[in-house]
Amino acid sequence: MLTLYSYWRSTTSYRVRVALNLKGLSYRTVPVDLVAGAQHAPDYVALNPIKGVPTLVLEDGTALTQSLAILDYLDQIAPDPALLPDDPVLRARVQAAAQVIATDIHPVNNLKLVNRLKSEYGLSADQGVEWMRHWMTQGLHAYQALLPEGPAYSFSDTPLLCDICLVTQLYNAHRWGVDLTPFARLLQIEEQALKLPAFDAARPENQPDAT
Ligand SMILES: N[C@@H](CCC(=O)N[C@@H](CS)C(=O)NCC(=O)O)C(=O)O
Repeated sequence: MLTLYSYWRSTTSYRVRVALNLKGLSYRTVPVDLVAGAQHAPDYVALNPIKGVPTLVLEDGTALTQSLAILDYLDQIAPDPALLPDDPVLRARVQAAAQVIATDIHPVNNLKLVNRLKSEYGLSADQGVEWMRHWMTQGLHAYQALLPEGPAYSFSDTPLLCDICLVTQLYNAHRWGVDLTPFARLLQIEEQALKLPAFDAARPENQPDAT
């Protein structure tokens, strides 16, 4: 059985939960309470030296880190449904959209970064929220601008890697009160995806550690 170290509100954990569900892979969840600082516990750091979630531990004890690397692994061991298209150009476009979220939005809004801005540089709680809204708004505009007209999801009629990144990021956008009125296309994608059991079961509020 696969073991997923996860935090219910973590969007990177949410990405892996969706992919595991889409591929029909069963797993057990070990909650890592990020707010309590459990990501800094020595036993956990031995698994994930960058002190974040998710970590996926395989049956032989191998620990995989970095959500996109884990998604790539899952796509290799369980290719159906594929998270990336075969066509090289489309594949690059899907990965570019995913990276807008995974490398342009997520790192600058991560808990440890915002906490350091508060503790070392005097950012207030309100400014912290404004900071996160700013980067999410900018990134979501970029994401939406990359999309073709027509498909039900971002680039296809089934959800791909970028849709997983998008839907999980939109959870955070709702949570932090981002004005989503300019993003009708993205909200349509989210609405459809959340009707799928694989996405629904992965939602933060459906996790064992949700409070
Ligand atoms: N690039 C990593 C980021 C992992 C990460 O930092 N996850 C966040 C939760 S979404 C976390 O654990 N943060 C802990 C902290 O900021 O202290 C990935 O995609 O897995």
